[in-house]
Amino acid sequence: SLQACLFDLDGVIVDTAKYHYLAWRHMAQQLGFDLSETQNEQLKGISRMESLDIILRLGGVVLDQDTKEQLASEKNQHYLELCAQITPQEVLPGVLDFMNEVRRAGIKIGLGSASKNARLILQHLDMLPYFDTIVDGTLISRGKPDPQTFALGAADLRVPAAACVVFEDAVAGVEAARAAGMKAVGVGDPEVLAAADRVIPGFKDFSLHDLMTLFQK
Ligand code: B16
Ligand code: MG
Repeated sequence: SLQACLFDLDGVIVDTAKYHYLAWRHMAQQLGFDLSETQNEQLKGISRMESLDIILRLGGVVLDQDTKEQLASEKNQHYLELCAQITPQEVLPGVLDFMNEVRRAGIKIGLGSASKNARLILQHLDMLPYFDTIVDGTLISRGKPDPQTFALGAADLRVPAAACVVFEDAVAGVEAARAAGMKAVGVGDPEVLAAADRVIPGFKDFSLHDLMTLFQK
């Protein structure tokens, strides 16, 4: 039975995915090409340096390591500027109600994010106290779709993978959850997240009972 819910951050708890996109798109445009929303889907859940490599490949641009590190750091600066205004009001609809219900049921809550800025964002949202464990981009060596992020979260909670449900908005994140042996609930577009066990549009009016119903045969 269910013992832990593991949440992705960007795109699940808060819509920082739009800020990542703005910052990467700005960088691409300065390099002379555009980054479409469809192309951006490939970047969701993917680490900063890997995202940069994908973007440069899309634009057909080759750069040396120093320049790449410079660009990645500028993108992060820009991203953090966009995030500076984030307040608790930006927690996506229904997320807190759902988490409170999960806690009351004695089910653990973990974060599994590729972002090195995850703790900072949670702080802006006043959400640090909700989490029994936080796995972020500073703790992992292999990013999503590798299962490490979620496996580490479950291990820290001392919960078996089969008793975990992961909530993810990214293709790579759904893949990571499945590879970890966990159930994956996609949050977003069912066509994009076809590999998830179930897909929900968001947490608005979504209850623990709804989650249980999703997984009843
Ligand atoms: P940072 P998540 C991921 O967070 C984002 O989806 C992805 O777009 C971003 O590149 C990655 O974090 C790294 O973020 O540059 O802040 O370290 O969706 O796994 O919570
Ligand atoms: Mg995400």
